[in-house]
Amino acid sequence: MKKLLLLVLIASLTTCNDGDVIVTTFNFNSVNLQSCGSSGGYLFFKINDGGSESISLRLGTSAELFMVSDTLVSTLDGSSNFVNYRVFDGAVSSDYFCNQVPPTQPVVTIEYVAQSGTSTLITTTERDDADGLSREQEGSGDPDGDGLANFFDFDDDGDNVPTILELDTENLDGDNDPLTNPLDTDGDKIPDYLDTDDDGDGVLTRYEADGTLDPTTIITDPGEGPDYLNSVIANEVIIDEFREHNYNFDSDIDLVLSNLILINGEEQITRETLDMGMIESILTGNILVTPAFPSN
Ligand SMILES: [Ca+2]
Ligand SMILES: [Ca+2]
Ligand SMILES: [Ca+2]
Ligand SMILES: [Ca+2]
Repeated sequence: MKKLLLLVLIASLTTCNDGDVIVTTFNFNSVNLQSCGSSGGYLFFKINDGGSESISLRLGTSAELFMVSDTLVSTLDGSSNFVNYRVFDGAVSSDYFCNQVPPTQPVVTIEYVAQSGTSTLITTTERDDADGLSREQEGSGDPDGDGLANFFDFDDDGDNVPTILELDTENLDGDNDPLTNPLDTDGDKIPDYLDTDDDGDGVLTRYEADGTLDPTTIITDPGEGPDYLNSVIANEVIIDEFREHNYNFDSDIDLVLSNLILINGEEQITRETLDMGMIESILTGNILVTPAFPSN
């Protein structure tokens, strides 16, 4: 009933343009949410199927959005954060919203501005370290205490040898599963990718690197490989630092407007909840980080 009343109200809002009558519909259910902008001014908008109506949200936040899972609730204050519902005298494209200098055509013929309301932006970020193990195989433990959960930690045991080099890299069992036959150089039942002393010589792998952050490059006996895999060589140079890590991220968003009151002179459109929809992979990228070494 509420919806019907609204439609009647909207249908009664007509305006003349070159003799044509424009009727607003306020129907954005079937169109995709779009976005542009950056820190200081993000814009989210929908253009209806006919292309002559839009609803847009500007968020003036100075935060860098879409990098981590988060829920950002913003009050529509009419200045920093505001919503506009517009009717144009012709089809409008995303350029209208995203260009530095908006096109002069089409012209806005009707405009409603949100007097009050709230926007809720939910960011869901997936992280992946591409270390050869799936998220399910790795879990979210943090055995090396570097603040990066295993599924996005490319060096799970923090020995400065990347996990991808400590798995069953030769696939001798032929099953392409690095966990069924993981490398366990010293045979202590702890697979190398979780073993901080891979050769069991009593010197941590991280310390068998001659003070560098790459144990794979320190080789005393080429016939036996790197010192950290050669139990006969046990040169210790203490280095309690982690190498630089990197992981990929991929963020989706969901946007909902609530308690929305749009005003145009005497006219008013209210919506308790207006689901603006979602955008998949609104931002993807690679994060470089050098984790702090745990103090104890
Ligand atoms: Ca970790
Ligand atoms: Ca990992
Ligand atoms: Ca190891
Ligand atoms: Ca060694």
